[in-house]
Amino acid sequence: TKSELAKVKQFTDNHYAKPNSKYYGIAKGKNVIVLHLESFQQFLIGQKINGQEVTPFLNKLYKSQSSYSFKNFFHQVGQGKTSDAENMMETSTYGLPQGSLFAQLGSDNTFQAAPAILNQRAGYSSAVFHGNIASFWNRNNVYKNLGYQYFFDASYYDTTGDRSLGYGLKDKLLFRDSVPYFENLQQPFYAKYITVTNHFPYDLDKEDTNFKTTNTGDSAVDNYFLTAHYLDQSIREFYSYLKKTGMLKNSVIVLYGDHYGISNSENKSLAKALGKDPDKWNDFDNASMQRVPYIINIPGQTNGRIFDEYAGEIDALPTLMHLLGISSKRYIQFGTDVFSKQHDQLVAFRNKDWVSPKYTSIDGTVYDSASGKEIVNPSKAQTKLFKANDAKVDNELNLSDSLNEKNLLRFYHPKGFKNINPSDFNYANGLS
Ligand code: GP9
Ligand code: MN
Repeated sequence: TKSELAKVKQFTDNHYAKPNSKYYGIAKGKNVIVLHLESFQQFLIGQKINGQEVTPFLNKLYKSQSSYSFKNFFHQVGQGKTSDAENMMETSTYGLPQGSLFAQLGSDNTFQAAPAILNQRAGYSSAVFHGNIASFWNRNNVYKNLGYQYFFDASYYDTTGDRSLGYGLKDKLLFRDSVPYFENLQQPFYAKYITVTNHFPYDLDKEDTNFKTTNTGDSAVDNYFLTAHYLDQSIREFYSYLKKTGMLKNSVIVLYGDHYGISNSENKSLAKALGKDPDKWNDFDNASMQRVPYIINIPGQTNGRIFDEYAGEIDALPTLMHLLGISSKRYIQFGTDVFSKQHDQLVAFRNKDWVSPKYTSIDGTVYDSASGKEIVNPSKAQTKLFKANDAKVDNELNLSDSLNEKNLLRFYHPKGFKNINPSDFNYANGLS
């Protein structure tokens, strides 16, 4: 197993992308607020329905000069859905080929994750706010191993009656009712909000929306715009709270969509709603829909813009660390800083398909990423490149799986890293 660890380390060392001095440390010492946008896909950004923007606040934030936004950022989750996204974003290792890493390995594995690293390197406190019960996706155990000091789950809020829906407390109420806990976090903090209302089947009470949505007859599609609109409003409300309290200017806010909301089988109904031809919809279009927003908002900055670089959830941790002025070099991380000149733009999907700026490979068929046209007669050089990409993606995922399935991080001791002792943390709400 030690030699297996060495193989992994050799890969991540070679793959390491050194920070870009233009961005390194620009958010140093700031609070970090991560806003996990449930089931939120990139196509919602800028999208109008019946002449109305679905997500007016996020649209503005996306284009703001204080935001570093990505239009080719892909979710890479497998069956672990939300939990896979969380795992990638905070450990820069992949989820598992089957099932959820949080559920299967999260109770016992050694992690070297964002909350622990930021605490040990820069004195950050840490907390998660979530309107569902703590045991969902095994979070009550996993978060301790990630190093989270606090987990304010459903038990901390009044979730009775119409205050909650399928997956828990409505987002607007989560942002409001978490304030007493949030405002007491010791600064600098690393705080994550996991929203739930924009989750299949996208139910929403009448009183929570006046948005006029589509009429495709596919209720998932029609309702998706309603709950996405609601999520947008909840983010706007939270932002105005942050602004009012002065917290905004001391923080960096990372917003990302965790995975698809509309599944491949529903994409044809979606195509109709977006004015596209459902009969021409193919695998390439499905892959394109794996784009999710990734917005790094640093209030006070003025050189933000929309980046074309291809990237994925695996890249978020080294990116964040470098913005905070913390080197990622000594850690085992599969992603690369999106701002680095050496950033790796080959994005692996969990099923070993891949996308890159030039080519997209889905189920063995390669497409031109710009035009979506299938490459029917690849040149020798193209064939060689496609094979190299296949091999790289295969190798990377296998190494991540070996790391996680064999719990290899327990043998790895990066300089200064103190192993987490989960029994140091107690998430129980004294009131319940
Ligand atoms: C529930 C939530 C949903 O707590 O995070 O998870 P998902 O079903 O999207 O994986
Ligand atoms: Mn999810």
